[in-house]
Amino acid sequence: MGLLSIISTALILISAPLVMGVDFPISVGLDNGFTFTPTEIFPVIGDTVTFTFLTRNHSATTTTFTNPCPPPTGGIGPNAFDSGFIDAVSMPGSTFTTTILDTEPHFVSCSQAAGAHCRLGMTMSINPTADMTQAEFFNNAVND
Ligand SMILES: [Cu+2]
Repeated sequence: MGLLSIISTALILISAPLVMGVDFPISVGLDNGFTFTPTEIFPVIGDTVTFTFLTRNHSATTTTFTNPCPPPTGGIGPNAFDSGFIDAVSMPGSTFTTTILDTEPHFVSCSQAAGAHCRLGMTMSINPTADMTQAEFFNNAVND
């Protein structure tokens, strides 16, 4: 390949429109509940997840499947995330967005009240599997 065609190929690649991922919206605390809605999503790499905090003061924090409550500060594992505490009482509708960087399951709960919200079942799963389901994650949380 000649230099000119390499350059023109590079220019075409640079000028191509960015392929944007899909955003998966999650409501946090809908109707004053200790909930994420929906409770499971199946994004692919490059997609985003936007948590919108509607009520109370919650976090969206990655945690372990087996002992979820409370989630560790900063989240856990590769590509962990943690919104930190977001006060929807004073700032209803505040959002936290994270980008999906892998195909692994990620289990999300709220770190508020030393895990009390988590133990109320405030959970959701990103790419849960047949072996690691949202239903089982929920059960692990309420029994933790
Ligand atoms: Cu909470």
